[in-house]
Amino acid sequence: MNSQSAARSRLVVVSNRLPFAFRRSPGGKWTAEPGSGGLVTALMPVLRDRGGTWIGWPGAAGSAREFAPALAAAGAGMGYKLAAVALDDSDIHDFYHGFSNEIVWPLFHDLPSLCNFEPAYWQAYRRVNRKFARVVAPLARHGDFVWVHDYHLMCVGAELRALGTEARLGFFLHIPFPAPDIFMKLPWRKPLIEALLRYDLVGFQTARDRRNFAACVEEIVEDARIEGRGSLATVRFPEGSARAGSFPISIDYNAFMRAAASTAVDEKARELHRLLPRRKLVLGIDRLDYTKGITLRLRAFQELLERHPGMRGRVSLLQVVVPSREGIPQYDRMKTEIEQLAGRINGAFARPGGWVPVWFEYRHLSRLELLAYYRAADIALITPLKDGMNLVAKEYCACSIEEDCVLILSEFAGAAEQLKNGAMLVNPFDVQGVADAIRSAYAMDADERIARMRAMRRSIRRNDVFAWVDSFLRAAIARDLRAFPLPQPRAAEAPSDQLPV
Ligand code: GDG
Repeated sequence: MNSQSAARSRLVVVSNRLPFAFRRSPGGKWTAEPGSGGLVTALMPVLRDRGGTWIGWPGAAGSAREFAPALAAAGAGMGYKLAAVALDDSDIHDFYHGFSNEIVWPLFHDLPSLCNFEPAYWQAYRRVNRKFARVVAPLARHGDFVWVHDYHLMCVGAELRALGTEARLGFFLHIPFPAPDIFMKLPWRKPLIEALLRYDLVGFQTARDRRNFAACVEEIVEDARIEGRGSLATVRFPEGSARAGSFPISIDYNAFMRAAASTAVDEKARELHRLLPRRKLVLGIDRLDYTKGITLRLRAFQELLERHPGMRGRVSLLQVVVPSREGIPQYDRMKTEIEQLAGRINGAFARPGGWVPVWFEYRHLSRLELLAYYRAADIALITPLKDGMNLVAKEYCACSIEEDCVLILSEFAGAAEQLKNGAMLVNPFDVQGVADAIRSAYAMDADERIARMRAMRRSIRRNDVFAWVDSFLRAAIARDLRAFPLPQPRAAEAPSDQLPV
């Protein structure tokens, strides 16, 4: 790269959704409010420092022209540009609800029986990925780095190459990557794997995901060779090479820790204990989804109360389910099933006028409430059947400022790889095992609770979301580091009190 292109190199971030919440005024005009997710917080310093663009779908059907004024206004103070990819109703149906959420989501979470392998969905996926690439291509110049995010956009890199883009291309998958036995069921396994190999760097949450990807490449791509089995491997194939690495995503640890220590959060947490007094609180917080293992978790709690009468009256499960994909029959059924099970447990064990075993809330919590729930919980019970990472587990640890609490975590959450030094790992399918874990967590002595929590907090603090961005960008652009220096010191510009939610 020559010095001229070095001076121009910028970051182009591409994600399915723009990091803004769009609202239409009664007059039909769109306004945009910045989102404050961890990804935005972490990428902001780099985008500001390098300049660049964030490209994505605004989240509603409409033309790019309709959204342009709202995007220009929203981007004005941010130090980087925003660009919209317009999707129409058929894109949203076949690409978003169809291929992304009825095929990739269940398949990559090891649930192939839930997949609807509709051929029209694949066509729509290619078409929409091409749409994204057409918006990205004119904005990504030679020397820039394009960072594409998540399972909706796996083919954007290949489409960009087809359009002649010379920028470096990276991709990060936020959900798990399945083992060959599962991935091979996908009718479009070959073009999908080949599309992923058109990126210069493909990033995964865990070493297991990266190994699964490498194993699929070896099975599907003729004459492919994997070099290096460490955290960063090189895949060589007849037409070229790509690198594949594991980069576990994290949170803005300091922001969570500081916010959790605020008076408002403290008061709210005390209020919760006043409402549910003289017992240990076991907390579950999940988006409504079949991958989260909510029904099995409730059954494990029921098992605990049935097999260990001594636990009755001593623990309550506070289960928050955040509405998601409303109106989709499968999700509506799931909600009803969860409510009925919670009702049955309460019907069997609740004490009139006193202890209620399951406190079920189906709603979105405010940030203040979320932090207060984290702080108030004595035990977090996070038992997804499969999860890319699970940021709730890390946020819970960051907010546990007294360090006197326990994390019970599914061994199938990506976070388990990092938190196994302190969490009690469980198999979410083993309801007796999970019930036993709750009992052991209840009985664990304070020294052990604190030692375990401290170890996890130390690890999350060291490996926060800023370190994650650094590590991905360094791996992606290692050869061009002088052309693409990262902001120093990290996160100096990050809005430290902004909560990633
Ligand atoms: C993907 C992967 C991977 C949840 N309930 C409320 C609320 N939340 C916030 C949490 C957390 C976020 O939502 C959920 O994060 P997760 O990590 O669990 O999962 P996703 O974002 O759905 O999805 C996942 C992640 O990408 C990152 O790579 O970890 O495995 O599936 O930040 O705090 N926030 C508020 N109220 C709630 O009720 N305010």
